[in-house]
Amino acid sequence: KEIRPIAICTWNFKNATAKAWEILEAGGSSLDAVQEGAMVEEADVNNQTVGVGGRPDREGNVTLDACIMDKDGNCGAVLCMQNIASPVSVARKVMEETPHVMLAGKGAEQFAYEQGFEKTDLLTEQSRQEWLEWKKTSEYKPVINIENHDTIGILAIDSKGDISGACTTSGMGYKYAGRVGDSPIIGAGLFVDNEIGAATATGVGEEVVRTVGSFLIVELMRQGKSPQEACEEGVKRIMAKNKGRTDFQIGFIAINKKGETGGYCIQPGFSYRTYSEAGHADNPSESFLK
Ligand code: SD4
Repeated sequence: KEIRPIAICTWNFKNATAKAWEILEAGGSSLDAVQEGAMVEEADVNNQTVGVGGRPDREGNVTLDACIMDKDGNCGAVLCMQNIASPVSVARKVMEETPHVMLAGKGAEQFAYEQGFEKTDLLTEQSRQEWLEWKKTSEYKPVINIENHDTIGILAIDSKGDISGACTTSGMGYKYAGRVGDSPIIGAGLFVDNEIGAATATGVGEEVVRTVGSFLIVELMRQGKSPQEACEEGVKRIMAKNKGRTDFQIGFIAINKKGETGGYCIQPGFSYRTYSEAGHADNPSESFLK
């Protein structure tokens, strides 16, 4: 039997899946569910990897990446955008209001203002203080499972059986100015195929881009793998390119058309949240390294 509606997201983002569920349960679309779920984390100043309160780049500027994809394969993304609190909402506008898929930097910001988004200071005092502290050494070293809440990738199936996904992040803390990760790249940080399923990623984006991770996972499901098996194979591909390397984290989650879910990661500590009629659960993910 198919499980629907259902929402699933990276990490233990309880409030985000609850928001998505509220929309799904009321008969809303999976597209609205993933957008509004992602917006919960974008607005949370205590989540220092997404939206307002995100960690800045090495120059002290918070730059955001996000994308969204719908059941028809339509998609929109913003890359390295400053001063706008909800990049996933701008990504949806790119998808719906422009002939393009991606807008970057100043152009994305200008488009957001044209669409009525307000200019917002994204750097909180806490993130500013931590950045000043970081500047003393200026050592770029991604932290594994930082605070256990991180980039949000969120996938949903609505009561009609249609799948959508979204992904939003402030990227790796203290990255080079202009750096873009996997999160706004369709196929890397997120991919949706309404016939098959969807996948999304968190962690060191450079490695996800190198294997086009989310697209790979959806294609593996197309070939018959379960969401769990497909996520495991996705991580194994990355590890095959990084033999012996143990200093980075990546977590993938996936859902198929039946509403079956899976997740897998490199390091212990990753989990993903599911919300369906069966309830609201935090699912600890198995890991490649033990
Ligand atoms: C990125 N994947 O920008 C994102 C960041 C992230 O744990 O997930 N951090 O590479």
